[in-house]
Amino acid sequence: MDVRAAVAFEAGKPLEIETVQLEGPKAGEVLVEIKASGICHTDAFTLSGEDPEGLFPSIFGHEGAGVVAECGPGVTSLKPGDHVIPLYTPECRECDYCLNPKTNLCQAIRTTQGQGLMPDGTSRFSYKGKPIFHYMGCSTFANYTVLPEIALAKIRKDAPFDKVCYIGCGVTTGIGAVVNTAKVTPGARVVVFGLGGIGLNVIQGARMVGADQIVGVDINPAKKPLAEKFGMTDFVNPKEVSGDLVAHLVELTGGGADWSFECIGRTDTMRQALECCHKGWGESVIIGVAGAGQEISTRPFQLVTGRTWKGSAFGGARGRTDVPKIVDWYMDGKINIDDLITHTMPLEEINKGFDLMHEGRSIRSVVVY
Ligand code: NAD
Ligand code: AHE
Ligand code: ZN
Repeated sequence: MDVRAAVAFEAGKPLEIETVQLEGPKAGEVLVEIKASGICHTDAFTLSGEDPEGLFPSIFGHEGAGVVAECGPGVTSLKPGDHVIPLYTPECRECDYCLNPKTNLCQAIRTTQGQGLMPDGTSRFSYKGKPIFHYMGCSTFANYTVLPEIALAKIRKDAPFDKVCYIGCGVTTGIGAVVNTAKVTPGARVVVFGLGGIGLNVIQGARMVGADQIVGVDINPAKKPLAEKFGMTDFVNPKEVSGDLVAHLVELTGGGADWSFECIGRTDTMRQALECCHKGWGESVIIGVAGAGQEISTRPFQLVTGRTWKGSAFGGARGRTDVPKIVDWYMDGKINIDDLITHTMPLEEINKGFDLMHEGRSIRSVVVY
């Protein structure tokens, strides 16, 4: 079938809106009509050419919501008309990873997903007779896409697509990092580096679990009012700190953070996030994604003296199980998504969404089909 898609033909170039061809679902696969898709910093990261797994030409987008249009042979858990959120971290419930309670990183289809292909090693998308790669197993910058059944969370039908699409990445990543990965406890002192689409969800997660102090660190002061609305108690702009930023944060938190979260994707701020943690027990969670060839470093003494460095992917969430629950939280008014969706636009204007992100003028832009 013909579908409308924003195609990334080349790294560093704007996306191009084209009619591309999409093959129907094969065994175990599902055709989904995408109704809305958020634009995450990771889409921009891969488009920049910095992602070692970046492939071109490709259809990006991994923060979508839509309706099942058709099921391939053998699909049992979904039917046409079901509302779904695509999962870049699937949940097969059978692999060694799914059976281990310590991780959410289902590996059932990870190899082909990283190659931009469906699990049978081929692409469903093509343009002028040549294959186009899938992206993160989702490719939600197209009005129809095909996904494996294990990479779809079934959600309630009364949830608005243009809001809950954000649960497909940003909301779950930020809140999940607090609740599942760090397991932040009431009364904690938390430092959040980066007050964008992820960091603000870390803040709302920290407030939800009862953190006492939530320090936000960002070089863009325009992020302050919204962060305060979401629960930030103190704002630090590194450009306005005269001395050492780490020493400033340690003093502000009365000895260091119980937990810190890096939501930017820079190795220098990852180091600062670790080193502002409290001696003896502070834990730092890396969420930000850094480019090819970049490495983190610190003095081993930082770890010897009781700080812990860890990371979080998709907020440690198991998508088919946890995503429908997070949709319920939103519908029950327990979490705020509406205020974080600062812009919506048709697919034709998707590049404007990327520009707004780079200019620091949006939190989340959502493409509505
Ligand atoms: P964003 O662009 O919305 O936000 C980034 C924020 O960092 C901005 O507010 C910006 O002003 C701030 N910033 C930039 N440089 C800074 C600096 N030197 N010091 C302090 N603040 C600085 O991006 P986002 O969508 O929130 O994504 C954040 C990061 O998380 C990206 O690297 C993205 O790829 C990654 N991410 C990871 C996961 C995961 O599962 N681990 C999921 C989603 C996104
Ligand atoms: N492909 C990159 C890494 C990109 C990355 O870290 N992706 C995160 C999700 S970011 C969502 O916005 C993730 O979940 N990674 C786990 C995984 O298995 O991909 C690289 O460096 O190769
Ligand atoms: Zn994302």
